[in-house]
Parts: sequence; structure tokens; C-alpha cells
Amino acid sequence: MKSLLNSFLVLIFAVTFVACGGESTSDSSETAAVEAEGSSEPGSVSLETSEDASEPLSVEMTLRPLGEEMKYALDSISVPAGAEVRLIFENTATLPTMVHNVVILTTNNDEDVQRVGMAAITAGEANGYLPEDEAIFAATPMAQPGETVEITFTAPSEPGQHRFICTYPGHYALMQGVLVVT
Ligand SMILES: [Cu+2]
Repeated sequence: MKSLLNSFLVLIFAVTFVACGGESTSDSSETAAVEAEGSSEPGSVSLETSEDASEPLSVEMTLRPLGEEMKYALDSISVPAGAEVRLIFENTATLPTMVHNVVILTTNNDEDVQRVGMAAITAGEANGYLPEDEAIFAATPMAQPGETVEITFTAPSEPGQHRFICTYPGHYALMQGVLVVT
């Protein structure tokens, strides 16, 4: 029995040795090509979710305006409750008046949208058209046409709906969406 085992081990060694010798000409240090980040559709939101159990869920998304309109490319975006969210706003517009930001509110109420939207005008350019208001949950800086801005925030811990608006003067009435916390 022992000699049989020895023979077996010798055989394995021989096979291994042959295999290594046979592959000596191939380049084993070849590195895998780094996959380029997929180019997403214009105006789409790309979600990159890391579900590593040791870390809080993190989500990265890119939002764009709809062409040269006072509109976001998407009416709603959703994030998991409590997730670390990196929101990138890429202002792909080119018209000088298409200055945009993304202001996420604590509610989905029209009254809050109205109040914040109007207060933004009073806040003025010096304050980036961002008023002080308890209904503001998170906000990106203003993005000039062609500019990209971003913000990182922790999503609300409870599922719900939160309006997001652009507070550049004249935009908020049309330029809205809903952040859905799932
Ligand atoms: Cu805008």
C-alpha cells in the first residue's frame, strides 16, 4: 500500500514537472486588461453598488440634465436606506443659462419645494442660490455648463420619497425629481 502511494506521488510530481516545463514558453505574467468603465447612455444614472458585508453599502450615481432643458434626465433615482451615496452631477448642457445643481429635500412636499425654490432666489448668486432651510437634506454646488460637481451623503435610514430640485433661479418649478429610498 505504501509503495503504491509513493508511486502515485512520484507520478504526480512527474506530471507537474512536465506540465511546468511544457508551459515555460508561455508568458505567465500577462496582466489582465483593466476593463474600461462602461460608457453609460447620455443622461442615465449608473449605479455601482458594493455589497461587501464588512462595509456600509455604498452607491455611486451620475445624474445629468436633459439636453438644454430645465429638466433632469431622470425623474427618479433610488438608493438603499442608510447607504453611503456619492452623487455626481455632470452638467452636460452648453447654454449659459443652463446652470444647475441638485438639492435634495427632507420631504416630497410641494410646499417645501416652493419655499426652498423661492428662498434660493433671495439667497442669491453669492450663496450659490442655496438658502438656509430645514427642508434641505443635501445639495451639490452649482454646476456651470460643462462642469461636474458631486456630493457624498448618507441616505435616510427610513424608506421614503425625497424631492430633489435645481435651485438656479427659474428652474425649480420644472427641474425636479424624486429620490426614492428603498
Ligand atoms: Cu437648473
